[in-house]
Amino acid sequence: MFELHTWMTDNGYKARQMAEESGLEYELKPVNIREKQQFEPAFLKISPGHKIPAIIDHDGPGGQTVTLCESGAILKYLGQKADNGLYPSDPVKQVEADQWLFYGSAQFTTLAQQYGLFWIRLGEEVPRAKEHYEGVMREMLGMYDQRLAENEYVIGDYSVCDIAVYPDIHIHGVNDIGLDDYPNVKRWHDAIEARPAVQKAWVPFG
Ligand SMILES: N[C@@H](CCC(=O)N[C@@H](CS)C(=O)NCC(=O)O)C(=O)O
Repeated sequence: MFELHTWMTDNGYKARQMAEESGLEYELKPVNIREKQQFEPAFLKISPGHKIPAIIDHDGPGGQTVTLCESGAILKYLGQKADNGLYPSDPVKQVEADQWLFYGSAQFTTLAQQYGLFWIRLGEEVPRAKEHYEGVMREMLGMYDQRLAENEYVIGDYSVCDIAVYPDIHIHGVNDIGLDDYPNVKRWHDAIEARPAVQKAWVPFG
């Protein structure tokens, strides 16, 4: 059993989707970041940079308790632990998976969050920044669209690489930018949205 300390944000949804897809037993521990609970000393012990999501696995390697923050690292850890194909077992495929998992976590979401800051959360008009980040988002969506024209999912089969980008594409792609210009991303998004694990993972809590 592991504890998932999280909240209803893009990175939080990644970890919860992964938890649901893994089939592993877990307990949801809400960390309300609007109430600054991420700064509580107990949470900082598992996530020193005060970021959700984080996990505590009481049945880690060798039966040890381990803690882990960073959504990409959590996706990989749970994928390896569940061993159900979401993180590939073939070493060559793992190289490809790591590339797209890191791209999704480090590049795509980070820039999507900046898009969200300037378009939605800032509460101040900064037209040059809005234009810049819309261009960045469109360029990345175009890249995924090309990739998904040739692959059903990012690396062929459904994997952690899809989970790493689905929440921001769902939040900003569908709702803010629209996916009409990205038909392959739209097909991919709708298939993922329909998965029972994803439906469960987006149920509000807290
Ligand atoms: N690189 C981290 C980013 C996590 C992140 O940005 N978490 C945000 C919510 S999506 C957060 O906890 N913000 C609260 C804070 O910064 O205090 C990851 O992929 O997990």
